[in-house]
Amino acid sequence: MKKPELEQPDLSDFRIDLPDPTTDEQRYQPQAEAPSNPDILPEMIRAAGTRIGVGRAGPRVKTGALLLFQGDHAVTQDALYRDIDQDLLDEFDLFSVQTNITGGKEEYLLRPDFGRQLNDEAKRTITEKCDKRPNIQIAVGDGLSSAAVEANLAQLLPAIQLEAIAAGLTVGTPFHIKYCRVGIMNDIGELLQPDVVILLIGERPGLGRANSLSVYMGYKPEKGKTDADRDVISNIFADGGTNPREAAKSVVQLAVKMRTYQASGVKLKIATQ
Ligand code: B12
Repeated sequence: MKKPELEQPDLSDFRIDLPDPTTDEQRYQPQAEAPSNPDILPEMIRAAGTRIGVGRAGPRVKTGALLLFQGDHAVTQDALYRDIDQDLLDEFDLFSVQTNITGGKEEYLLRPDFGRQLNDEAKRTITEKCDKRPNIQIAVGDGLSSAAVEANLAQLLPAIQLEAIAAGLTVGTPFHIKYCRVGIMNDIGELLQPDVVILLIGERPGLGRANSLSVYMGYKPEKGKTDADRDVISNIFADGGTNPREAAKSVVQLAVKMRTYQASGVKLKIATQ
């Protein structure tokens, strides 16, 4: 029997025209069909910060939800893979040194151990340029989000410096570390022997949120010290996170406490109980 000839559809006018899924209006718009509680769903979506009420097309996600996911993921990748804007570092007179990473961000992601060691040139430069034995030593690391540093440095760094001076602390020469991990604090402590090391570093970005910065701190960090010897003030960003100016106050109060009790991390908690 002869097969019936299928008529080819004319696709010249065919297009998928979806609104930009990254706008707030679309992002928080419930996409689930017939939710059991439609009145509170929009509020839940706004409050949760997770992907709920996105609906489905058969067993799959809807195209809008998929595009939003891809867009948010691109924000994360950008924040992670690019370097901190040089103009910003220049504005705050931050000279740059590097860890033992030689193979770019790919190696940085695969070898956190190298990101915790200053390379030889960095050790020489820091020794040459920085004041020794200050009360506090500030360093700025790209970490997992250069965008977080760019979003918060201009507010946070001067505020910490001013608060520290107001508290009667001496402040060392700040600098920038490329391919930086938290454990770098030990090398800084050994080289400059400050009382407290304060490391401003980009946090691992969430989907669509790349501007969150952390401040990790430790009392007299040195070889062998671990995260148990450190404290962190996290989620620093304007409009919804820990406000950078408030964070600066907390950072300096904590530094004062560390010096008073000559301890940080778990030891400080026990000492102040
Ligand atoms: C990734 C992560 C972890 C990973 C770290 C592994 C790794 N190699 O990355 C794991 C799952 C092991 C972890 C464990 C813990 N974490 Co955690 N972690 C995070 C997260 C999601 C991102 C951190 C980041 O981006 N760091 C920056 C990069 C560049 O640092 P890194 O050198 O690559 O990795 C180091 C840091 O991440 C550090 N670290 C991770 N968590 C913590 C917590 C503390 C108190 C300290 C001092 C250090 C530390 O450990 C890594 C190795 O040195 C943050 C969330 C956030 N908003 O920041 C929470 C966060 C920092 N963690 C938190 C907590 C409470 C913990 C735990 C104490 C949980 C527990 N009760 O066991 C433990 C402590 C572990 C430790 N290191 O001593 C809290 C800290 C809250 C606070 N202000 O004190 C945060 C902010 C999460 C939250 N609740 O909002 N964590």
